[in-house]
Amino acid sequence: MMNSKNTDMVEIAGWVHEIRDLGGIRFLLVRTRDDIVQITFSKRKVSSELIDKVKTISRESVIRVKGIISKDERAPNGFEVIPNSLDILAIAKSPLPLDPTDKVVAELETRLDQRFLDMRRPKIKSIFMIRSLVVRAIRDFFYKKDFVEVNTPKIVSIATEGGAALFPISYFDKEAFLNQSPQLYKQILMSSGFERVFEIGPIFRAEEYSTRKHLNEATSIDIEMSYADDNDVIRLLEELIIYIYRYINTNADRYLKTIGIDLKIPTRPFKQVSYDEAIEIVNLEWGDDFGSLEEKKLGSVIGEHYFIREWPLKSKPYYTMPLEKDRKILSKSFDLMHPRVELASGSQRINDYELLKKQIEMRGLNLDNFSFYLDAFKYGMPPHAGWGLGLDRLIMTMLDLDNVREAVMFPRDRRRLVP
Ligand code: AMO
Repeated sequence: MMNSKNTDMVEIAGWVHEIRDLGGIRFLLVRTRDDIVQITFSKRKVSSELIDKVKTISRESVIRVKGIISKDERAPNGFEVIPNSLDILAIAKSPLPLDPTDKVVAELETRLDQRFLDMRRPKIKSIFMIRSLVVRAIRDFFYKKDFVEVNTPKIVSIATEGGAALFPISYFDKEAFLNQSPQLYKQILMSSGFERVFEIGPIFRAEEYSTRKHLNEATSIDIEMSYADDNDVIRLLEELIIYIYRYINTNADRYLKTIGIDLKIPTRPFKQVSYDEAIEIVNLEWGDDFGSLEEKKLGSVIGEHYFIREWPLKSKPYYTMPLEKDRKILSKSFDLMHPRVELASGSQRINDYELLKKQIEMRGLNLDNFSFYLDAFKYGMPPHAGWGLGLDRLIMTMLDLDNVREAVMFPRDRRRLVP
């Protein structure tokens, strides 16, 4: 909505959200990006030419109205607009494949098929207005902390994360893949002396997931920090989560209200349990990983955000720093958990060339493929640590969304490649 020089005159452009016809008077509710405004076409106050014109408009058509603001308690926002002019910018066909007024609730799959219409709904649009503000808060946070924002390649030659499957792509005459994580590159940047880097970018995982928390293309917030250990980056992660929640509470109040969320800021420090303590709680064998059931149980016992630390070395990737404790081979690693889902994982990394080589070999991986990465460890690699935090899962848990796909504009999953 734009106010012109005369404070009572406004110009409004948007979609016809609803049409209410009461005989002598017709109300159009026009939806702009952030508002719903009532335009009142009454025969007493509006020319007959406009009255005839407004009758030709279908729901979800795009119009532009210029008119005068008039107070009216019954209208949304407490005012209505009496139009002087009306431009029809685009007529919408009917029937609509999806109702953007929230009157009919559609299945998620139907909504995703018609995502452009689904995102016209104020509740859904609010999710993405908040997501944008979360990204802004993250940048804000890291720039204040003297981090350098980087962009690493998404077309790569090898797997980063071991277990996770890769999407092969055709790259001229070479074999290539979509990257699973910026891991190797953010570590290489420590060798180049950037000291503190962060990246917000896509990660690709080719597993045939069919869960509420897995995507095949996700957005990850990755950091790497020199002269830091696992404790340092755990504190940083905690601080970031609190910063984001506070930022959203302060700057996104209207969107939170539209979604109907009362955002509770988590308390610091987050609880921490060791892997050994966690398996005891859920009765797992040493070395096993937690499934959804175990994560749920841990969440109900430990509560809110918490860290699981000191995982067995063999259950973490080759770049993880080993830790010997009680004659067990553990690692300086951690996962940040929300009762519903894992949000992040990270560790102190191995920075010793020989040890790293050994760990890669021990996992049966081909050293030749890693030479571009290993080279960075040969000529002075500072000690460093870092983590990756899933943005989609963060939004899902913050806004209490049922499915991670709801936190992504155009999600990619096993069955979905369009829109
Ligand atoms: P990891 O594989 O645990 O760690 O990924 C980090 C975080 O990214 C998110 N994530 C996903 N979100 C949705 N769908 C997926 N399929 C998916 N896969 C991962 C999760 C997860 O916690 N290189 C390490 C990070 C590090 O040590 O710095 C890594 O990639 O929220």
